[in-house]
Amino acid sequence: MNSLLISRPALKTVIDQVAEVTGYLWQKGWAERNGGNITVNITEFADAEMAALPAIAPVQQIGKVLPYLKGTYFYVKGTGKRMRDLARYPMQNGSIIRICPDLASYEIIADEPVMPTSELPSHLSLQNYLLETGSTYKATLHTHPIELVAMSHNRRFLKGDELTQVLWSMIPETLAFAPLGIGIVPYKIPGSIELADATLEQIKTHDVVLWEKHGTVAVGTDIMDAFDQTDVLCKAAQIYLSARSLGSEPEGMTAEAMHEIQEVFNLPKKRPC
Ligand code: 2HA
Ligand code: ZN
Repeated sequence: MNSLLISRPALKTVIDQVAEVTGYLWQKGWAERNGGNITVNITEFADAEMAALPAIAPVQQIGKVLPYLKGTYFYVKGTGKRMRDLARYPMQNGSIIRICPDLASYEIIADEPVMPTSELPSHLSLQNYLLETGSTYKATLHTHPIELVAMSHNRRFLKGDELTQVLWSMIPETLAFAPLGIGIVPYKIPGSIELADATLEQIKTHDVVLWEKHGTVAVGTDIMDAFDQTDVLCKAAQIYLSARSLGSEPEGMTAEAMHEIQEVFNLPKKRPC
């Protein structure tokens, strides 16, 4: 194991949690081949020793200037790497990057020169927004949850908040644990700056973002939290599709029942910091 983790048990705990979650992603069938990616802000563990580590690969451009990433460090899944491999060997299937002073590029400092995920522009745009807003959220997760992607193939669910309303109405917990609902980003080329910009706009007002015919993006206080946000909404999608397979449109909770949940649980209208 790399000395960075040996001397930093708290950082190791964070990386171990990433490994635990990537195992779940594989078990759920959300992470075929190299599907999905993860970024965790680990700046709180950075010290002089980490700052002095040399780059182990050439500097790479992010594709955007991200001013709030000054002096930050991230653990990122490697491009082309499998979640199921990361579950066992997180430092061989991901790397630690440092944002360069120009705030538009990064360098890999540990463990191995594993190039970060192709969706890095989306992940770092979200991380920049979280820091800009003073959020304590540290983790971003992109994955391919089967039922949510399936529902994004139906035009009805791409309009307004139709998908949010249907998912909320499937089981009271969905509304309670995902009170901001799911935002929709129309299909865009994977890894693009356009996808990153559209995702950023949607996450400002939603718990999770759904990329049409592709997957989801969630933010969380840690990676387990981002996983739970996705899982809660995907469970509702599973219930919808199971009920639909009985041959008719599921009834769903009434508007009054959902309103009652909002009132009784005093649900937030915006993401708590
Ligand atoms: O990392 O999921 O969207 C592979 C992907 C790209
Ligand atoms: Zn993807």
